[in-house]
Amino acid sequence: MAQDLFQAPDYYQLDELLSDEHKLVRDAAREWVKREVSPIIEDAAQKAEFPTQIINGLANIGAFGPYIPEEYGGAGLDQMSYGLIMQEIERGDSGVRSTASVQSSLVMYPIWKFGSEEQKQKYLPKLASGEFMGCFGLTEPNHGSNPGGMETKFKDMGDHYLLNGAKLWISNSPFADIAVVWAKNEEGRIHGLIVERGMEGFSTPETYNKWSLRASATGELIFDNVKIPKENLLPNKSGLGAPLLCLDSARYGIAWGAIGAAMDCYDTALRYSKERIQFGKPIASFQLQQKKLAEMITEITKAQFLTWRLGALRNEDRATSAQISMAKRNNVEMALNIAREARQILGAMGITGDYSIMRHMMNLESVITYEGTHDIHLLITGMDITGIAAFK
Ligand code: TGC
Ligand code: FAD
Repeated sequence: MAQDLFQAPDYYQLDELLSDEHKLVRDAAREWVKREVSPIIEDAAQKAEFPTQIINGLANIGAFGPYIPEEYGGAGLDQMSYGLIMQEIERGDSGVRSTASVQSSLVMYPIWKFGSEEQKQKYLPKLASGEFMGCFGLTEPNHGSNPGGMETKFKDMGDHYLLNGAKLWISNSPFADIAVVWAKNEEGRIHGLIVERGMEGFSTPETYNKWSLRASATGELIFDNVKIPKENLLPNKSGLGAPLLCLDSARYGIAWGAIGAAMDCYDTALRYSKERIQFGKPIASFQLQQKKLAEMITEITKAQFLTWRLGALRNEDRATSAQISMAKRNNVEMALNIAREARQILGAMGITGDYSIMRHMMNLESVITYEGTHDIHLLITGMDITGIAAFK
């Protein structure tokens, strides 16, 4: 990839609404992405490999459990800082942000919120430092948008549980040390279980041939009569609401992350348009290109404010799930549209790995599908404003 010359757009002086701590956290993440992610990410994506060498760096910038209390190894930061870290990481690559989202919101969060004290002590510090990597198993081959229909189940065998079933499309599964897995008990009630690599009957085959999120490892989780110790069940919440609460946290981070991807595409296209000469002039001087760029910065600015407000509400524990859905949906679509327009501004150069735009565009095709599809988030808004669920 060409040298990373990223300059973050801040058209409405949003920085003035951030505290000194927010800016410190954000700038540290931004510098780290420039130094450690940008130089290697195109190669990792081309090779379809997750770059494991960045795990320590992610831990050092507080990307694993930013809002988990320090007593459990987390960074003890607020929700705004969490969002800003996700924004900066996804500015580099959505796949790297995926790894951080899963570790923080889908593995550490449920252990912190629904786990026993012993589980928190055992797993959270190691997850925060990156010594343990985790994954989250909700989606199944026959149940994506409707996880409530899941077929993975466990049986009480007296001194242990017996787990059977399969999960598909699981980020980080090929290298994860532990998996937080959602499964039904004999009464059909959903519970979270911590499954550890090495347990007999547990395997994690990788999913290949992705054209999207190539720098993130995706795979399956297969449970064939896996014996789960009873102390590995998350005791403090059950029902579909438990995994959906984890998704609220991850979707919130994605709303911020998508802004990062959009900012990178806009900044790259703006710079290119001023340098590229056609018909004796920089292409930035043509009205059609200015329209694209002006609309991009307008949409980024609107998303920044929507998301900043969501962060403020989340800091006060007042953000609703539907508000989070709206921001995830809006921002990912906004970023995908900007990636497509930015790609056109670069002409043929836009399809190469010399620039980040095409990689962002391809990544965002996953982001618009995972953590609830674009359609599902629209239906969540529809349900919120009408009181009628149109899912079923
Ligand atoms: P429904 O009957 O509406 O709700 C069941 C229970 O859950 C509660 N609830 C929520 N709680 C917290 N947060 C939310 N967002 C919640 N939404 C619903 C609800 O109150 C109820 O509680 P209770 O106590 O009454 O039982 O459930 P439903 O089956 O009708 O489904 C609703 C629907 C479609 C919105 C939900 O299933 C959904 O969101 N589907 C999308 C599935 C999804 O997002 N999967 C993501 C998998 S993980 C992933 O993609 C990781 S990507 C990796 C990365 O992040 O990088
Ligand atoms: P489906 O649910 O089959 O949907 C197919 C289409 O039908 C979509 O367009 C959808 O919007 C539409 N549709 C479905 N229901 C309705 C309805 N009621 N009304 C209108 N339209 C509807 N899952 C995990 O559990 N953990 C992970 O770590 C994880 N990581 C992922 C990583 C990647 C790269 C990808 C691509 C996915 C990942 N997922 C993960 C799975 C992801 O959450 C699901 O793909 C997503 O929830 C959609 O499920 P599905 O793919 O089965 O699509």
